[in-house]
Amino acid sequence: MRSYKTSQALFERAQHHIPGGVNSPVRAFKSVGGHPLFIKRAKGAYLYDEDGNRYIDYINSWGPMILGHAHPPVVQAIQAKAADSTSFGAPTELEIEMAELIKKMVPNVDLIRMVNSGTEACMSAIRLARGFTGRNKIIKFEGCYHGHADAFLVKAGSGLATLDIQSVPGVQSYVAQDTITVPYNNLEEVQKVVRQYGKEIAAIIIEPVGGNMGCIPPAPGFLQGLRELCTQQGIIFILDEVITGFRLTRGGAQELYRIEADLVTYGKIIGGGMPVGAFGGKKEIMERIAPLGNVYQAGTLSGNPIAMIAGYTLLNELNNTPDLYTALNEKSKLLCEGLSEILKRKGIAHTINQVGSMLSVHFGAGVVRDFESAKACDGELFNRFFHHLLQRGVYLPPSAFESWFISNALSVDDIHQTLAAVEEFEA
Ligand code: KE4
Repeated sequence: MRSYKTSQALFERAQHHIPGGVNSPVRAFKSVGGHPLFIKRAKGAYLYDEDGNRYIDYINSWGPMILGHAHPPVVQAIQAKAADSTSFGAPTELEIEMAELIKKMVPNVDLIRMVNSGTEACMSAIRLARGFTGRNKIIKFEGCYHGHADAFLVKAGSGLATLDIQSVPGVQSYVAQDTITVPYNNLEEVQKVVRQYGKEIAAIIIEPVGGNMGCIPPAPGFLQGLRELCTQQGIIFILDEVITGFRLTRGGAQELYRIEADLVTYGKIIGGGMPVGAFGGKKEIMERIAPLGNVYQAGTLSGNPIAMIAGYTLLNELNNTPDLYTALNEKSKLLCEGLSEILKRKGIAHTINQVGSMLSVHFGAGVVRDFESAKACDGELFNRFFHHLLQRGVYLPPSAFESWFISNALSVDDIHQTLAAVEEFEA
């Protein structure tokens, strides 16, 4: 049996100083039970906790570590850059190079603004859409999570689903009433809402692949249907690619699904593990952002040299790793096929959703295509599955309402070790 003594003691101590002992709720193991592990270091596909236990990592910092932890070129670039100071609060050539690199990799971005988190990116994109259209309402999808800005904390996924927080104290009612939520993959419902509120709607914001209710792929034609609706009604179509950006392909979901956003948001991978987000899109919309326009958005540390060099180096590594996305997709497929074969043989009803190197396992019969069907799955069984694997050195996201993320540091042997641990699971 693994010892967790140090993590337990650290969690005890942390709770005296930090709300819930964590700096982000979903890390707290609240829904899976037990206490969080305190991580000492990580390298490649592995995490090492404070008790010296090693884990195969399927969280990868919730997405950023697509090439594995402590990827040498990223670490070396940060170390070198830090020697020249960590922040100036003034423009740098590196920020131009970063914007030029992103524009080379993703479609439909004429101008891009760097911020410090996915939340900031999505919050700013919504403000810009409202400022550009002069309209107030937004449509988001149940179970999607776009960060913790007030407008998004309505029937959201990720930590809110994990903790079953359906309405958040402090979010004023007038804010919530301008956020209309509809079920994911339900185009008819969106069409109904647009018929009712048409010219009041500033934006539709969506995760092109749901990543915060488990992994939920878009139904065929769903994204295209939203695109057409937005074009017809003058609604700004915002793709939240904080998870999918640079993960599904170099060009993200826009490239994979050949879908054109008006605005797109990024985070996670774009910072290489440092706090970075970004929002960008069509020139006619983005030029409304201050100081060019009057839609104000700002940030002391936006585009700071350490975050930029980390993200810039990682994005270049993505471009210079031959057949990266083929490798990531093959590893994901190998894991999913193995999981399905074992769970089927054990007679455990399940669904596995996978898009590229993001995936999730849902316990229960039937297709999981939206928040309702994700919530209808057997959460208690997931929790037992989570701890069974954790005990055997496999670290899943501590919630059924999250995606697993594959890094390219994961080896076939790691996948076999994971499957061997699943083999011992008894429902
Ligand atoms: P951040 O503000 O946490 O950088 O990004 C918010 C965000 C925006 N959009 C999408 C699609 C996201 O998934 C996120 C954040 N993802 C969660 C996990 N699914 C972050 C983990 C956490 O909250 O600790």
